[in-house]
Amino acid sequence: MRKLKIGVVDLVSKGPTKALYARVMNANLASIMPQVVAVWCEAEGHDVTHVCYTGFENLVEELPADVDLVFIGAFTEAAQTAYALSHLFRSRGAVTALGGPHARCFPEDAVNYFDYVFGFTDRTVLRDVLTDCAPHRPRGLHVAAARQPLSLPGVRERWKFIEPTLRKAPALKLVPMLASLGCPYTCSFCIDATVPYQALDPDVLKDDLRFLLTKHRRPNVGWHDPNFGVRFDETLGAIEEAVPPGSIGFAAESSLSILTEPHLARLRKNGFAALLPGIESWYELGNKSKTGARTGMKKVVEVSEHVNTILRYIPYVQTNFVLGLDSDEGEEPFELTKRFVDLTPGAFPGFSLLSAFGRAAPLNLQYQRAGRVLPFPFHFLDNNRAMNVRPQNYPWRDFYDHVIGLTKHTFSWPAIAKRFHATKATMPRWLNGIRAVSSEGFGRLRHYSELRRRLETDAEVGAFFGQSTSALPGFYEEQVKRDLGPLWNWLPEGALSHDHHAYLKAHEPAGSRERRYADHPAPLFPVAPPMPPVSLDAPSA
Ligand code: B12
Ligand code: SF4
Repeated sequence: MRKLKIGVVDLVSKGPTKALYARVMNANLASIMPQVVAVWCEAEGHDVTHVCYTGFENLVEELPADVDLVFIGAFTEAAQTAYALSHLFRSRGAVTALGGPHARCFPEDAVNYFDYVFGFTDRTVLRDVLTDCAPHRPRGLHVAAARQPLSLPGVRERWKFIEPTLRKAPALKLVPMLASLGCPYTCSFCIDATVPYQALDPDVLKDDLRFLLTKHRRPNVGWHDPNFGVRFDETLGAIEEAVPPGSIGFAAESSLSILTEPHLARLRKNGFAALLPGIESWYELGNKSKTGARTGMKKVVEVSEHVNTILRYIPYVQTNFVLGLDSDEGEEPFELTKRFVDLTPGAFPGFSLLSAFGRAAPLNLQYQRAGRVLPFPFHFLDNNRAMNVRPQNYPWRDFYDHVIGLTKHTFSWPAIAKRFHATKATMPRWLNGIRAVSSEGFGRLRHYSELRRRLETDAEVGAFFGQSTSALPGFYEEQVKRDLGPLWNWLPEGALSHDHHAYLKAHEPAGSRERRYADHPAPLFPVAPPMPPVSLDAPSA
């Protein structure tokens, strides 16, 4: 195999930025897999330059001018940025490859702009691509392992790439780690609903934690596990065996069913400072929150008591909700969430608008079949700037009225003050305040209010939301242009739009679109993961 000059780009930001929050936080949002790819490429004997793009770098300057192969890791919200970058690097003679959530969710679209598009990635799949390393145009190759890798390089091996990334974070420095992949729950909207749970090697975890203590005085670790602590005793046992209690600070996403009081006591003892449990809905997914069949106000009271208990042990808690699920109807779900906010002032509520990320979840087939998916450009699919699933039980205007009402309630000055006083530790106090007054609280409120106004006054926006046209309103195009900055000029023609029914078309033969979800249980939904590499040379039927 010839020695290649390889660039690996981790797109945390989708364009240049000057925002203070981005300066402080973006480097802490770096992904693990681009670092893994960099380690594996070096192990295969290649020269690697890894860049975590936080919005402050000049990517063209940071990668070698004569780079042979460029890997880009991207979320769907950064897809247009990734497409433009691929175009730019291809114009300089490089072969390009895309991996990450966007590649997993929308491979049919991504192959139009990359030579390789990765699904599940292990060392074998990567090695094959390194050996081939050739342009595949106009349509790239979709390559994927049959399942998630059984092991991944730990922090010690990735340190070479972690350290320069964290140098960009001025205050808090979160080292990204994984103790497991997949999840035993099956939340229908989630990308891991069909990915089996698998613990990663606890010996690597222990070695990594010990190693970290030699690098930072009091390191902080952000666990990227979809659901941390599923095998609670095993994972906490490994942490306890490796490092003295409290010598490392941890943040993790975990479900309420795992966060029992004895577990919380153990988490606190071991330095867990931030937890992000998913509540999602007041009517569904009771197994996850340990509320069983209880719904509505009963669930609110129970979950609120639970979260207040968590707050007695853990200084920072973010509770995640999905707005617009099909089980929501009328004002009740929004009112219930407001009651939760009142009853649980110390928790920071994270709201996501229901979004269909292509192949991410089997449920998306149902939305596509019902004609409920809107062709918003990928750029807006970040769970907030656009909701690309028409709500089942609300006209758009009513829906946004409710979202605005909830956002106003949550980020009103009295609510911000109450949250401030209910949060005891200094850092969480200020973090909550900054999040409320910056893009997340006030910023989203501005965005939703502007959108609500346009639903009334902007004919293009009205027609797009009403699905009488798929022509993109100028309002949206202008935003992409502004966000991409100079990269806008590299966005390939047609790359602003995509086939929002590609997943459905790949799953159902032509002429059978009228089939209904209920008629076709399991076999129709083998879902992307594990998705066999699909031949995308022929247009999908
Ligand atoms: C941990 C996590 C985070 C962390 C860390 C993010 C990060 N930079 O990695 C935090 C909390 C910061 C986060 C933030 C967000 N997240 Co998040 N997050 C996850 C989560 C729970 C796990 C992802 C993970 O690391 N898995 C472990 C890795 C090893 O597995 P994997 O992701 O399946 O990757 C495999 C392949 O895709 C491939 N691969 C992955 N990357 C790359 C890169 C290259 C170059 C190659 C070749 C291959 C490759 O190899 C892996 C092994 O097979 C997933 C949900 C889930 N259950 O997967 C959501 C998820 C990825 N997040 C999501 C979203 C929407 C967001 C936010 C936009 C939310 C928001 N509004 O703020 C932000 C965006 C942040 C950003 N721009 O960086 C969506 C993404 C959907 C999409 N198509 O874009 C997901 C899928 C959740 C969902 N809604 O269903 N997230
Ligand atoms: S518990 Fe979380 S990670 Fe697991 S399936 Fe549900 S949403 Fe996905």
